Amino acid sequence: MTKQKNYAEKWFNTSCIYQIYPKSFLDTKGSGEGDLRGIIEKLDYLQNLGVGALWICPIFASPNVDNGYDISDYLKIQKQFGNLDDVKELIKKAHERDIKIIMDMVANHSSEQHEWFIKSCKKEKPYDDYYIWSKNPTNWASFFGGSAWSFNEERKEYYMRLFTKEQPDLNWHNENVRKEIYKIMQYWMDLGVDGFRLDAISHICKPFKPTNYESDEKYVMGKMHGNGVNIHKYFKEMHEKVLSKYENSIAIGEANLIPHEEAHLFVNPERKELDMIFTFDHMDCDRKSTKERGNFNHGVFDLVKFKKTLASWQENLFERGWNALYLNNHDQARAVSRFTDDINYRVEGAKMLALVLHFMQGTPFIYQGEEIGMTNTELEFDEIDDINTKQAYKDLVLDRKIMPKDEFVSITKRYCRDHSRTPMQWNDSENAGFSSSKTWMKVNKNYKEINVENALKDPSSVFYFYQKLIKLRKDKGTVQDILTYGNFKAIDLENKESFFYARTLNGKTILVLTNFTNKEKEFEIESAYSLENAKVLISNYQENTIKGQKISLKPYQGVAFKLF
Ligand code: TEU
Repeated sequence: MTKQKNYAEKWFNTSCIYQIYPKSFLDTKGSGEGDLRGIIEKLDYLQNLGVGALWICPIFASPNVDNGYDISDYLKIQKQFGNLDDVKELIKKAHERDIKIIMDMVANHSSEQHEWFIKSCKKEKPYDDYYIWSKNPTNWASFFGGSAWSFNEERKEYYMRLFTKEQPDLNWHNENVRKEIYKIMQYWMDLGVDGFRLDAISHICKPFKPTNYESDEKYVMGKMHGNGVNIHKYFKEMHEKVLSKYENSIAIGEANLIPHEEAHLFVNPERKELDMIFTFDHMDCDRKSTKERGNFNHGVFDLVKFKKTLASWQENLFERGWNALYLNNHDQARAVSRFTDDINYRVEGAKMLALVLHFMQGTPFIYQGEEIGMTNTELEFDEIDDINTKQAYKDLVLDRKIMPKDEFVSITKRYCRDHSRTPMQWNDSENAGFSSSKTWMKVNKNYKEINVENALKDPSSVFYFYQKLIKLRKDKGTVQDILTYGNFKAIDLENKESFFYARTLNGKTILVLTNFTNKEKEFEIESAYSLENAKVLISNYQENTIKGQKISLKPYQGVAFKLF
């Protein structure tokens, strides 16, 4: 069989990656916060699920203004999580189970407590130019509300910070900064780590000073620094100096504001830059993003836009690069709550979303708890931990008075990042088996019903559905080839109730049909995809009623057929 491709065969073409937010995964010390030993303890569980790699959110020394996304020492492990021996043991035991380890590299910015920044404030050489300093701040906005600049009393200058004031942006145009970062990456790779998820990496290249610093329109976030000058040069350099030296390494960029049409420039293997990038547009199909409010808006889930966005990424990267597929992560409220009816059809909805995602071309990412259908939580406003939400509240409600508190609160109930950060639900014992003491964040009340122990006992659980999806991608044969190399064709794109698509390779097609409503619906499938010999590969219901080219799908039903 000829395989349509121009990309190399890599381990992640047929694997899934599981994302761990260590603070909320498993606490073995009784501190109320998760730790590295907790991950080691659950490696058998993760192996049973079938995942090929773990992406672990930052575990490095940090004052924790943004839960580890503000690193004060890239070579030290945050005490709460454990120590270097734990990391070594985790790598060894994961590798024994054929699971790779991917670290989270936060290199767009450091913590203000990093010694580089402390020295930069004193203008100490060579650190004086490690950050982005200016006497005249621009009108750029921070992603988290307010200005993107803060004043430093010691140096009597402003420094740029696209996130919080405690997260100063590093100056990637300084060669010494890049060398430091590559050295850190090498250190972890030499220790046995398999690669990196690169945080906010589309923003590392700010325009050169001073000519075009002033021209940004107020509150147009990211316009001047997303996808900036030299970005490809630096990725090529990173590849050459670090990633290319290690067989099977992986680099995944978190890259918002990169247009579909340009994505291949980042991930085409021939260009030797990154392996894949996370994009954001499909996660904004149930809320508007506006100049004034960023994405702190309510909205209605626009399924057509969602389909078109995903289809466009599939088409734009076909034979030119590889997709990173996700619907959940630590920055997003739970997809099953946002895009389906998690009260009446949680199990069906969770499985259907998984099916939609896992049959596309790319590497599927599973965020902890997604595999058991964990949902949004009941969030009290004064219990919110997320710094993004807190700062947006200050900016939008208190300072700029753009919306009343009630409206802001109702937005957080649906979208707050904390929804994904509640402790992992392992069983129905106190604190969901996550910890023996008071947990850093409240456990979701539904843990008695939704937990790993229950899922493992029930052959029809969300867990086993994920296990099956992962296996379909892993098992060698025609299905694997189609999932890996087949083209993607969206069907009936304008339909507001269904998401249908086909994956085809050498005339053999897999058809994915899903009903995105809470009612049973009949759909007519175009004759190019004859249902005559359709065989079910996987479905979240026992039954399908096919009559000719008509198929009746139950609420949130998802089914994948082999048409050959
Ligand atoms: O996220 C970058 C990013 O673009 C998000 O902060 C996004 O703007 C936000 O989540 C929308 O709600 C990365 C990390 O994933 C995030 O956890 C960090 O807070 C951020 O970088 C700063 O390091």
